[in-house]
Amino acid sequence: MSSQEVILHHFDASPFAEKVRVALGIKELSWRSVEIPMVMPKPDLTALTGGYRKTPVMQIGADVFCDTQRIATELNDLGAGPSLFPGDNQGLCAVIAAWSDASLFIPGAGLAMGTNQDLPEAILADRFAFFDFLDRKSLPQQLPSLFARFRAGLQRIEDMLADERSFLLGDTVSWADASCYAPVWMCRSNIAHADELMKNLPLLEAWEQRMKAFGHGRPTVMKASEALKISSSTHSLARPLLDVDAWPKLELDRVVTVTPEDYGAVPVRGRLVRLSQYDVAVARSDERAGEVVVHFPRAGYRVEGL
Ligand SMILES: N[C@@H](CCC(=O)N[C@@H](CS)C(=O)NCC(=O)O)C(=O)O
Repeated sequence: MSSQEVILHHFDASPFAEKVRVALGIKELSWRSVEIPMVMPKPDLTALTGGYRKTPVMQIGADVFCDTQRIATELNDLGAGPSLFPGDNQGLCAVIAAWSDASLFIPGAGLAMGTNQDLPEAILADRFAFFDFLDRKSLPQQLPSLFARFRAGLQRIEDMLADERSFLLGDTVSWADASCYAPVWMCRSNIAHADELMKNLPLLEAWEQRMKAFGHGRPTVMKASEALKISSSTHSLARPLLDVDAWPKLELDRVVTVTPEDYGAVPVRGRLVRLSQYDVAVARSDERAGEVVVHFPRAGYRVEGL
């Protein structure tokens, strides 16, 4: 067991986890798979993250990466396999991923909740509390407009492929493809009337098959207790960094909180290790996880000195 293995904390039905699983497939990586609960509490996960509960989270040794945006850049920096940002298109990929999260995942989450009669009450109750953009009472009335938003988003993917290119940025697959594929995958598996929604989108369907063919790399199961053993017996490899033009103006080692600016806004508290235009990281200590550094993307997170 190597302390530098990629460990993904996730569950099968998560579309955000699917983005990362596909990225691991593109890179043909071997990785360890820790299954986390679909609903709170998630004590083994939050021991690592300090409170962040979203899915997925990636761990490498004593470094814990929250949010698919941050996970993608870290996976890319590992250097193995093809780049997730071919042609140095990291900015473009990030913008397309953010568009997909807003225009496809948000209505898709509403449709998954609102059209799936079989979801257990425990999941419905957890998600309606978590997704503060969804109103349980009025959801049935919102369904037609959610279907319309989702279908309009799918059309954009079809349009991006209009010149019969293989992938969204051209001939080479990228993080933009993984990010847009995840809600399509969610639609097929979690949304009623998926076939109806996907009608008349031939380029999208062919692209979907190409994306599916990447698979998920080579996962092997790991228990959460093993992952905690790894974090507590290794040291973070994070290099401290404070960009001169980073906001807010804080010094390294200052105690801060980092909080998602959208839903699931649980603050994570720790000593500032990195603050740049791209990332923020805090060091924290946990009885079971040990001394860990928790990494977030800079965009979409509020950083506050205490
Ligand atoms: N911005 C986050 C969003 C992640 C997200 O919303 N994940 C959903 C699952 S697909 C989630 O956390 N659901 C609640 C949970 O798993 O507890 C990212 O890119 O990773």
